[in-house]
Amino acid sequence: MILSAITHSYNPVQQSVVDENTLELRIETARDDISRVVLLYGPRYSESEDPSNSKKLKLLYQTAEKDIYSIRLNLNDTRVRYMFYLEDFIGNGYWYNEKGFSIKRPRGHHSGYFQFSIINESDIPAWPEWPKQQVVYQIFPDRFNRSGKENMAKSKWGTLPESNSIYGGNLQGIIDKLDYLENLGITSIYLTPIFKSPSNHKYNIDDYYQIDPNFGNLKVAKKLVAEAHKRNIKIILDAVFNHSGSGFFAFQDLLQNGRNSKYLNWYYPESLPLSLNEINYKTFANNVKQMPRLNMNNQETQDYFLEVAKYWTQELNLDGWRLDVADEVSSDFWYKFRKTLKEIKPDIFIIGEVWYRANKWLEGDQFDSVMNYDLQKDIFSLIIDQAITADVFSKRIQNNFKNYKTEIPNQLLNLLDTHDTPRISWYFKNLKQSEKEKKIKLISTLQFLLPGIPMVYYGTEIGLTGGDDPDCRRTMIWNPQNQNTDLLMHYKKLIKYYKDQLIFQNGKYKEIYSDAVKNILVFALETNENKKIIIANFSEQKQILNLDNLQIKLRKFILNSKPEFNLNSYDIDPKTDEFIIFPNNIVVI
Ligand code: ARE
Repeated sequence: MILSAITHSYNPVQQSVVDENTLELRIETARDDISRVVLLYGPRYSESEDPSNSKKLKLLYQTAEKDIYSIRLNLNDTRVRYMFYLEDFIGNGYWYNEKGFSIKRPRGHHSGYFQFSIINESDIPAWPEWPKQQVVYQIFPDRFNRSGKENMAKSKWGTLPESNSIYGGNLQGIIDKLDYLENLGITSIYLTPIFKSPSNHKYNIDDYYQIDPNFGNLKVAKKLVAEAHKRNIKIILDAVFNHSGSGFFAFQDLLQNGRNSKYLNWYYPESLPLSLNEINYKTFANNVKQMPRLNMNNQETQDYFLEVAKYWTQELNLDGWRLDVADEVSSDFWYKFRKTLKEIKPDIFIIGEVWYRANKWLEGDQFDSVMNYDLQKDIFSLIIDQAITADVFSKRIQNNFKNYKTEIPNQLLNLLDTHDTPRISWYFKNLKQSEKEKKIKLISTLQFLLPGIPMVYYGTEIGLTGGDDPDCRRTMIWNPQNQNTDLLMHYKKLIKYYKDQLIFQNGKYKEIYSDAVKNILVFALETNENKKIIIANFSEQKQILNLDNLQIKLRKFILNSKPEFNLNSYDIDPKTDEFIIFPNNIVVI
């Protein structure tokens, strides 16, 4: 037994509050080192010196190096003392508590039990339920569809975008396409910023209380939300509170009045007076002069933007916010942001833009979700770069999951491409069309079948392509003759299948079998009531799934069940009971 690999600590993931009576405990060990883990637990206030309840932990995740065991305790009194008993495969057993390991069972109050105290109301995370079954569609408004107001456009629809192109897409244009989105099966729309800004992307906002005139006005924005809601489509806006535009009133006042400005503490001047040429102030990224960084630790600045968020949430009856550059804004502000918005709309959905592992914002006091670029990296390594095989992929995604409370993986926003990245079609541009389509169908199906909320970036469903920003923001193609209708049919089928199966809302990932040489992965999505088996062949050849490795019950289930979803084909050899899966295929049973 590798004792040094065994850890249990009082962090929000290993000692997790689920609800007022439920506690989840986790412990990590070296991979394949332990045969069983038992929890010994009992009430803190008890006459008997030692707890007497025991429960076996279940194996929750397996990464390359670790096994993660977990257990949920449903208790009337959560004030518990506990310790673990671990046994290896040759019968060695150790007790493990706050004071470390011992072969002899520790006894008495002084023995160093792990402890959990009482659960207070404010400790209980409140996650909105509705987002988990959503299919989100990201729209960059200038490029999606324009209705009327042709004169707003400076660039011809269909030409390749440059960083200052204006195509005139607007909110009325989106309203005109809500039937298209409803027919596609979309249930949420995430709009990149729509407030007044001199750029085409609107991330440098000059007036947080005005809809950009290129996009429309308050009346049209209200109509968009109302029309979307009529179709059971939710609306999520983009909150840009890390920086303002340089035309924002507070920055302008600081530019003009320097040290005498009452907005001195709203920004980070490095010297005064401020100079747009010198850029002697902090900005988004480096020296992006039109994006001066806001001081979101400053109480007055915080209050202003809390009012902005409250106003739009109520005025438009919004369903969610995506938070721009979320990881660089003070958590002090996000605590207040969450509290303020959840008070006026308890099930509002808060998604942070974080491009890496985001557990510190997902403990229940800041965000509900993040844009899951972390998972995107693993999917790309497997299918685009082909740098890893299915077995490594499975360990990597479990290594992601293990950093989060158990509910979180199901509410992360699973994306393949966005307005900041090349489109998935772009990565396959050197393949012949039929091969490219196979890859897009494979990667999008994996995106939808893994735990999480899938997001489709506008146009990806009809084969729109494009490289780095701004090329990834090409205008939408509305002429069906220029759309990849076969791909569109794939997305419609995938979205319908996804939405019809409740298990995709809460199913937990469980690896069943993976093979590095064949590059195949068999995993289950499980809830207490239901299970789905997903068989994926990421290789370029037909592969025989060796069912002998699987439990008999599972083998029979696979051989006797008709697949519910399938990308291309598979065979079952009745003589040998072999399951033959074709290349670039995912079969759901
Ligand atoms: C413009 C040009 C870009 C150029 C950039 C340089 O278009 O080609 O690279 O300037 O500054 C908005 C516009 C962009 C614009 C940018 C600056 O949409 O077109 O870029 O403003 O004027 C990091 C941040 C992440 C941020 C990305 C872009 O962490 O928050 O960079 N994303 C948000 C929005 C953007 C928006 C802004 C922020 C600014 O989604 O659309 O840009 O409000 C790694 C790192 C990430 C890094 C990522 C991309 O993965 O881990 O942290 O994201 O690369 O660079």
